[in-house]
Amino acid sequence: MKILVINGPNLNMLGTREPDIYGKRDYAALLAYLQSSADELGIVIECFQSNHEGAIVDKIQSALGSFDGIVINPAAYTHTSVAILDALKAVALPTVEVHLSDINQRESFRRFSYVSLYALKTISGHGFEGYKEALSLLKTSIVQA
Ligand code: CA2
Repeated sequence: MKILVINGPNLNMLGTREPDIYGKRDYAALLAYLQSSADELGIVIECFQSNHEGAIVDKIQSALGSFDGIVINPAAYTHTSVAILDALKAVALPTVEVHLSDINQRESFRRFSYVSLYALKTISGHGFEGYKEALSLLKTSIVQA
């Protein structure tokens, strides 16, 4: 089973500011956490991060035929991107949305997520652990399908 993990804009800056919201660990630590979670679950992952909406759309499109599912933290594009929502709908792969912080307990503009209109589930506010939960959920739903 092969899962594409996508992280959106500014997540490469993790650990440099707002530790109260996003934690102290950096993006390299997130990649290491993802790899050890995937190993534990017996899943192959590829991780992709971009600050560009079109690059994320291109990556989602390229997943068709190469991946069994997608874990995505669209970051700020969560709240703005119909293009990312449409790309996910177009490839129609099982997808779980993840947010490090609890987007429902922050500014009102973060409460709406376009991606949630397609995702099987949105996991929000569980920090790094949310990504492992997402991988596990995808594994279960793909095996059952
Ligand atoms: O909680 C999340 O994972 C978010 O997707 C993170 C986004 C934010 O726009 C969403 O509303 C919620 C922001 C990512 C920026 O992350 C940084 C963390 C530390 C330092 C710089 C950027």
